Amino acid sequence: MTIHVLGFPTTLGLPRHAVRHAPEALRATGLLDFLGQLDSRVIDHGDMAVPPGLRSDPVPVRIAKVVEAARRQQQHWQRVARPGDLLFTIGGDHSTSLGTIMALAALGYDFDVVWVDAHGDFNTVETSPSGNPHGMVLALATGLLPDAMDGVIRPDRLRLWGIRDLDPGERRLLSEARVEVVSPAEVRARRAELLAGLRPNVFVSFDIDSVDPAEAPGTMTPVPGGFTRDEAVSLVADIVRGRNLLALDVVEFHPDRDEGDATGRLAHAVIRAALEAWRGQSPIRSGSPCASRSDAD
Ligand code: 6HN
Ligand code: MN
Ligand code: MN
Ligand code: MN
Repeated sequence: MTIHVLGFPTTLGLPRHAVRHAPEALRATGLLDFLGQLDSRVIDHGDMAVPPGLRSDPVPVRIAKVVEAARRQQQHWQRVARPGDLLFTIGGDHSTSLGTIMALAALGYDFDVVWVDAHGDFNTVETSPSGNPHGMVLALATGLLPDAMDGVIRPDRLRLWGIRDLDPGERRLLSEARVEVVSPAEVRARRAELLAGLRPNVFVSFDIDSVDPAEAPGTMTPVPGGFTRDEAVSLVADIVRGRNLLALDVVEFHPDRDEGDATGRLAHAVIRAALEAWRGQSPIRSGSPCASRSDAD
């Protein structure tokens, strides 16, 4: 059971330079020190080289570059991943998550993607108000942009939680595809039922803007009405507990917009909650009488 750590400082989905610094900013919160305290093997693969996003590129070119970077990430994961391993990627904008969906699909997993986000990220070229591919990632993954790539996952595998900002055409596409789209208020009201509906294998893709901007200001796309920090941390832990966490992404962190390091610390807390829950339920550790916790805070 190895934790693979990969920085993916992409701005191909949202050309804002500062997002490139998110992996180094999150590493600076002591992430790898903490990972080293979990009794799992940790391999830090460093940061993948990704070209900068260019606003001057036509939208189809921007999308093609996202898919190309995702394929390289997919190939990397397919080369290193062994059954039972955890693929942990530090983004980058949300196009970070495409390569991991492609890799898990190519590795033959049947899995749910829990997309914790304020946004649906289900736009096509036609419905996108911005042309930014980070708002198209799940449309790409389900095959709604056939010129760019074939679909690699079925829409009923997508669980969109925390959603409160959909574009009109995107909303229609999500409802036509019958994707599970749940607001923060509905997550509060139906949490146990939603958790019970998840498949055993999960990929948690955590967009920082799922949390309310009052507690997570460090993002380019803040939307009021989000989860509290504590809700986000406990939700992620509950998703992971009792399931096979195949992969975890933390994306859309924008260090230049942070106030103090509130958002960096939030991201750290989410990652920590996920990995502690993952280790707690891993078949090797659970029931092991000598497993000790050295990382209590
Ligand atoms: N994200 N729906 C807007 C757009 O431009 O398509 C915002 C997308 C935000 C993307 O959350 O990763
Ligand atoms: Mn710079
Ligand atoms: Mn997103
Ligand atoms: Mn978002």
